[in-house]
Amino acid sequence: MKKLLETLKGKNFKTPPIWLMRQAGRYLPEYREIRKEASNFLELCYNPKLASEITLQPIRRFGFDGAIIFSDILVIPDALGVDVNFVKNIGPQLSKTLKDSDLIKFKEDNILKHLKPVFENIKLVKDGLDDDKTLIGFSGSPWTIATYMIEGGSSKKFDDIRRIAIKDKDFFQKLIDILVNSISIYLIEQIKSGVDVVKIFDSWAGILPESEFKKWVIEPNKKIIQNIKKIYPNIPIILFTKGAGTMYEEVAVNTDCDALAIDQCVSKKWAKDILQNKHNKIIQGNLDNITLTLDVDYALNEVKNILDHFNDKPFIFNLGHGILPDTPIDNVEKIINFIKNYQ
Ligand code: 1CP
Repeated sequence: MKKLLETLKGKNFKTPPIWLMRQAGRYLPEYREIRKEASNFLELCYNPKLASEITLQPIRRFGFDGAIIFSDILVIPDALGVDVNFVKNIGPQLSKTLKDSDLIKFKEDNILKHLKPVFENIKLVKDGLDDDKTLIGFSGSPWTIATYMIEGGSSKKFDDIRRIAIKDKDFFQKLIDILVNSISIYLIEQIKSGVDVVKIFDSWAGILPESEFKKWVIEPNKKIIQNIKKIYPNIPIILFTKGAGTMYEEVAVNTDCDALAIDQCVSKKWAKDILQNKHNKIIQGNLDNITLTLDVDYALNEVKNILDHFNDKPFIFNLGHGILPDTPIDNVEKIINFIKNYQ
């Protein structure tokens, strides 16, 4: 029985399923070892043999209930023909998408061909994964991917995209529509290739005020979810709108997602009352990732608090954001142990 998948279909377990956002990656010595084999990060994402091995590493080490395919949200602009580079110690750098003439060059028909290695990766992981483990596919959301495309990489202030989304609305809507279409095609093919669940990462949803949030977070994610559900009505979809605050209620009511991944800044009592009880949504979250890098007793206390709040309804234990590279492995083991013995 796949505990994580069953939870997403509404079953409640005495001890919840566990996986961690960004569970494959630099905090694992076995990842750092494989990382050396590829000269650049995207090469690793497009190597099904290495990517599937990396996907399985945290499952072998910790026995998590879910494996998330090893890839990145920026494979979508890469597939469209944008120049994407992951630069060591800097992060992703992209050629900027700023005008209609940039959009015309996009190769939407190329998505499936370009991302074939990801689908191969899924098939390989599926073969190597025990029957009780759930395989999670993912994509970035249109808004979050667009932030990288317009800002040309990671941003702290998001001034350019914020201005363009208001001032140059027609252009921006066209970009979002292209992304909605590309992401829908991509996620549907991931499901066809064997993932049990998909998750949409809207990591920068929280920078938008209410009216913009509805336009660029609610609407595009809702369209993607509808596109998927038309073909695969029974595949659960987790939506992570990081930083959405009380707008998580809008997400719960207006997007048709099955589960909400909540970040560490959401009040647990509010999430329980509003998201779990009022709207009957499945919650995933929301341990503060920094606590796992500190004294583990502090983290364990937080873990207990989270379980006490959420675990009497279908619930998935996770972090509020990705695991940090300096997280001690021992701390991860201790929280898993604690959760497995939770009464
Ligand atoms: O060289 C390296 O090892 C690069 C580090 C790294 C890794 C391990 C990057 C660069 N991406 C990834 C893998 C990755 N990214 C996964 C699969 C691993 C797993 O979950 O086990 C996933 C799901 C992502 C998703 C992702 N990439 C997000 C959404 C989740 C989140 O953390 O908010 C985002 C925003 C990215 C962009 C990205 N990828 C990598 C970097 C340095 C960045 C920029 C982050 C930023 O702008 O702050």
